[in-house]
Amino acid sequence: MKEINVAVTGGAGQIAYSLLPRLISGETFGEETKVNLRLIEIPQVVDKLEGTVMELIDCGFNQTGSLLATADIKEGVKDAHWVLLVGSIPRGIVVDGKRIEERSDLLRINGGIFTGQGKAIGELAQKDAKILVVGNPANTNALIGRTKCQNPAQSWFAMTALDANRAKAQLAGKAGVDISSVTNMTVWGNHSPTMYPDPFNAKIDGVSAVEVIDDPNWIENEYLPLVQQRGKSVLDARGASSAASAANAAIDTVKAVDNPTEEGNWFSAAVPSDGSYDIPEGLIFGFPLRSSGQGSTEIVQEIQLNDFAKSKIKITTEELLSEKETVKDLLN
Ligand code: NAX
Repeated sequence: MKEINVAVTGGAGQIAYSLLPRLISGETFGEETKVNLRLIEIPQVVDKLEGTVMELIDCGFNQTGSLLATADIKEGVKDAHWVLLVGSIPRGIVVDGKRIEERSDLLRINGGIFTGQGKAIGELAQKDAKILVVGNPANTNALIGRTKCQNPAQSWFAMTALDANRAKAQLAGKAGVDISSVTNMTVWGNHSPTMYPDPFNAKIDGVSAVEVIDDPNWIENEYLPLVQQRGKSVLDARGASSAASAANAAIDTVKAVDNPTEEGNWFSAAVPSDGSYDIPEGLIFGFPLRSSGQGSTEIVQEIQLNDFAKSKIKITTEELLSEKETVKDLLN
C-alpha cells in the first residue's frame, strides 16, 4: 500500500471527532493508501487524545497506519503530505484575564498560533505539502501561516466548502431537485458572513440556478442571508457549532484538491489570489478552482460577474483587507 502522512491540529475538538475516522477509513485518500495520522493538541488537552487514538484503533480500518498524539507541532507536521489546521481558540474564551469577543482580538490570538505553525510546516512538512485551514478566522489564519512558511511549493487553502455545500443544499431545496443537480458553486471571498455564494454561476442541471429558481427576491433576501448565517443558526439550534458538516466539508476539499475535477465543473476553496478578478494579490480569497489531480489547482477564469456580484465581492474583499491590516505586524 502507498503511505501518506496526515497531520491534524485541534485533534481533541468537535470537528476532529467527526473528521479523524474518515481520514483513515479509505474514504478520503483511497482504499489503497495507508494513512499515518498525527494528532496535535495544546499541552493542556493532549492527554485526551489517548482516548481518541484508542477509538481510531478500534475502528479497525485496513488503511490505518501509525497513530501519534503530540503537543509538539514540529513532531506533528514532520514529513506531512497533508496538514489540516483545525485547532484554534474560540470566541468567548478567557485569555490573560480578558474575554475574547471581538473579531480583532480573535484574529490576533489565532494569528499568533498560525505564525508558529506556518514556520514549522515550511521547515518540516513535505516540500509540496498541502495545507487546509479550517480554524477561524480561516482565510487570515491561512494568510499568516502561508507568509511564515516561506515555502512557495506548498499549497495553502482555507475552507469554504461548508459554505458551498450549504449554498448548494438551499438551491436544490428551493428548486425541488436532488442536490447532485447543483454544480459550479463558488463561495467568493471570506469564510464569514460577508461571503458571496454565487447563485448566478451555480448551475442546476446545467442552467443558471437563478434562471431555474426565477425568484430574485428569494435569492437576494432569503438565500444569501440563509447561507451567510447558517453557522449561527446551527449553533443556536444545536447549542454547539457545526462539526459533522464541517468535517465533511474538509474531506470534500481534500478529495477535490487530490483528484481531477469533473469536466465543466469546479469546486470552492480559498487560495492566495494571483490578481484574478482584480482581487489583491496574496489575499487568501474564495475562488472557483479546478484540480489537475496531479498536485496543482488553478483559479477558473472568465466567469461573468454582474454588478450585484461585484458589489458583494467588493464587501468581502474589503473585510479581508481590513483583517490583513489588523494582523499586519504578524506578516513581516
Ligand atoms: P473545538 O473548540 O471543539 O476544538 C478546537 C480544538 O483546537 C480544541 O481541542 C483546542 O484545544 C485545539 N487547539 C487550540 N489551539 C491549538 C493549537 N495551537 N494547536 C493545536 N490545537 C489547538 O472547535 P471545533 O468545533 O472543532 O472547531 C474548530 C475550528 O473550526 C474553530 O475555529 C471553528 O470556528 C472553525 N470552523 C470553521 C469552519 C469553516 O468552514 N472554515 C466551519 C466550522 C467551524 O466553525
